Amino acid sequence: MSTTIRSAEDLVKDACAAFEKRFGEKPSVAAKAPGRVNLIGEHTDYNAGFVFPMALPMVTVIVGRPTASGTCRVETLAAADDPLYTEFPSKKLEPGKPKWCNYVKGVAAQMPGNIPSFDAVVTTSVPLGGGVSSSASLEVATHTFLEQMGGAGENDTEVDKILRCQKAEHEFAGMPCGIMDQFISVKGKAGHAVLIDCRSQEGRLVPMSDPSVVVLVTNSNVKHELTGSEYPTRRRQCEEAAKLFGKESLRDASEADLEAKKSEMNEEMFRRVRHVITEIKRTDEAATALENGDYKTFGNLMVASHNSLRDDYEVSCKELDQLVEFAMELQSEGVFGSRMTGGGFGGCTVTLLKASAVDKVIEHVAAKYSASGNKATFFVCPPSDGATKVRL
Ligand code: GAF
Repeated sequence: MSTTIRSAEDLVKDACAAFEKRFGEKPSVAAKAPGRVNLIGEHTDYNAGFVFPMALPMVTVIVGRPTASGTCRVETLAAADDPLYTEFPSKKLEPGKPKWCNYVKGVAAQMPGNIPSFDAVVTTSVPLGGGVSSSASLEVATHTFLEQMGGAGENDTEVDKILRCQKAEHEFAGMPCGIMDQFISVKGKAGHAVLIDCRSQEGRLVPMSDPSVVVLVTNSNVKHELTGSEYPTRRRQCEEAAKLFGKESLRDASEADLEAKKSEMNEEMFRRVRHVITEIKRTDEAATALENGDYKTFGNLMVASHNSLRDDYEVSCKELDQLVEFAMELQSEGVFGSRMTGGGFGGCTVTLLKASAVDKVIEHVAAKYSASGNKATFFVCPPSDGATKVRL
C-alpha cells in the first residue's frame, strides 16, 4: 500500500503545539516548503544543463516568533541527529552540531536583511536522507519564515532566494550542490513539472494534469555512505572535462566533441561526460514527450537515464537497480518508465505509470524487494506547490 502523506495543516498543528509546550507561548510566523522528485535530468544542474523535477506533497514546516534575546532557540520534531533542541547566538552563525540545524543557521547567515533572534520548531513529512531534498525543503522553509521577520530585501527575487539557499548548503553543509532542489522547492507548481534551464535559471511549466497517469516515489530505505565524497568528485570531473573541451560547461559539449577528445581522457572520465551530454539531451526530449502526452517515449527516456547513471556515471546501487527492474517487469500492466532519482547511492526511485496499475505495481515491487531483505516505502505523489507562508 502507498504511504499516507501527512497534510501540511497537521504538521503545522503539531509544530504549534510543540512550540507552545517548549516556549510557553504561541508562534506568530510560519512557513512551509516541499521536497522534490526529479523526473529526469540527473547530475546535469551543475553542468548548466536541464533538469525536470516536480515539487512533492511532502513538506517541511517551521513555526516560530521573533525574540529580543539575541539567542535563537530551535527544536526539530523530525528524526534527525541529536540533540533535537539547540541554541545559538543570532549574530554568530557558524556550522556545527547538530547537523540538521546547519540548514537553518546557513540560511539565516545568507539573509540580506537584519533578522532578529527567534524561537522556532521544525517538522517535516519529507523522508530524511531519501534523496528527495529534505535539506532544500528545510532551507527554503527557513528562508520563507525569515522573510517575514524582515530578512529579505525589498527587490528580492525568487532566484535570489534560490541562490541564497544553495549557498547555505555549500557553506554550512559542505555539499557543492547545483540549483535544482532549491529552485523547485521555491518555484514548484501544483499539477506541473518544471523544466529548469540551469544556465538561464528559468523554468518552463509542463502540465501533468492527466488523472490516468501518476508518479510513484519508492524509497529504497538504504543510504550508502559514498554520497558525501562521490558527489564533489563527479562535479570536479565534469569541470575538468569542460576545461579540456575549452567550454564553459558540459552544457556546451556535444557527442562529437566527446569523440574528438576521446584519446585525451581516461575511460572513466569519458563515461562520466557521456552521461552528462546524453542526459541533458534526454531531459529536453522528455519534457517535450510529456507535453505531447507521449508517456511511452518519456518512460523509455527514464530507463535510458537510469542505465546511464548506473553504468556511466556510477551513482546507482544494487537496491535502486532492483527497484527499477522490478517496476519495469510490469510494463505490460501500465508502467511507462522508472529510474533512480536525486544524487544516488540510495534514496528513491521515481516511476511513471497508469493510475490503474498502482496497487499491482506496489504489491509486486514490495514483495520482490523484501525477498532481498529490504523494505521499500511507496508514495503516490501529485505535483505540488512550492514554498508559501502559512497564516496561523
Ligand atoms: C543532489 C543535488 F543537490 C542537486 O543539485 C543535483 O545535482 C542532484 O543531486 C543530482 O541531479 O540532489
